[in-house]
Amino acid sequence: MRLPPTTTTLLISFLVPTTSAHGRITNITTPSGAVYQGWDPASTGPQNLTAWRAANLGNIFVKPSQFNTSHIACHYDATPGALHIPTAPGDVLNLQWNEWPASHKGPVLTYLAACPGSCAEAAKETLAWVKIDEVGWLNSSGADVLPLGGTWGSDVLRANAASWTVKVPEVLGEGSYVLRHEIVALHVAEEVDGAQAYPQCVNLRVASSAGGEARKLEGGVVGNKLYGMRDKGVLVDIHGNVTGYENPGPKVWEFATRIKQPNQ
Ligand SMILES: [Cu+2]
Repeated sequence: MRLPPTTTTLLISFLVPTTSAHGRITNITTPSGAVYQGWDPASTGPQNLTAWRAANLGNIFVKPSQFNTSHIACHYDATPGALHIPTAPGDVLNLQWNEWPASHKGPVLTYLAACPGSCAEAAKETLAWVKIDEVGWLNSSGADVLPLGGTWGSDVLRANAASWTVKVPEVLGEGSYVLRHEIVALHVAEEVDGAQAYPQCVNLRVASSAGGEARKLEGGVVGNKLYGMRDKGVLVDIHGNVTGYENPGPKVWEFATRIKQPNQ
């Protein structure tokens, strides 16, 4: 946890418990009510999960100077989950985080990448990510209240008890996919290498759609090409009077089926 080098630093430091972890996905729920565990870095022993494991997930972040490495795909030293969540086009998945600090404002981004076979054998270096959802800066509501910066995707997530919903695109073709869900915290993003990416991955097995208009994911971007250190949405000062924001990464897929979050 790093705090912005502004006059508000002292005040913010009273509001943010410094011993707190940053947060991670604890479980994913499907419309049938099935619950799939996220990866818990604190637990030991073999874990047969749909979630990818990574080094110290949640307590550390991927820095912009690492955006040109494969670490940005699914967090540091990530390895694929062994299992897949059975799902279908049009399903709304609920991603439950354990917590997220109020100070860590920024966009909430979700991507999919197709696996050539089972995602359990996927190579993170070659997965091509297609953005299916993004919520960045929303408005200046609360901009004069600590922590400064107005209302962001991360605030919506917090307003929903640290949960996020994402819809499997209604036209998505049958197959195995990695879902990549990420918060980019911008509280020190005015410094070069100050933004903090918190990506997490989970495997999906998408059943065939009834409609027969199934589409392949196209135009994906490999992880180390997703973001640059000086992208507008990465090197940005959110402590002033924010009037707009350009989300990092590619445009949302034209065939994605975006849904509004509660409290958005
Ligand atoms: Cu932090």
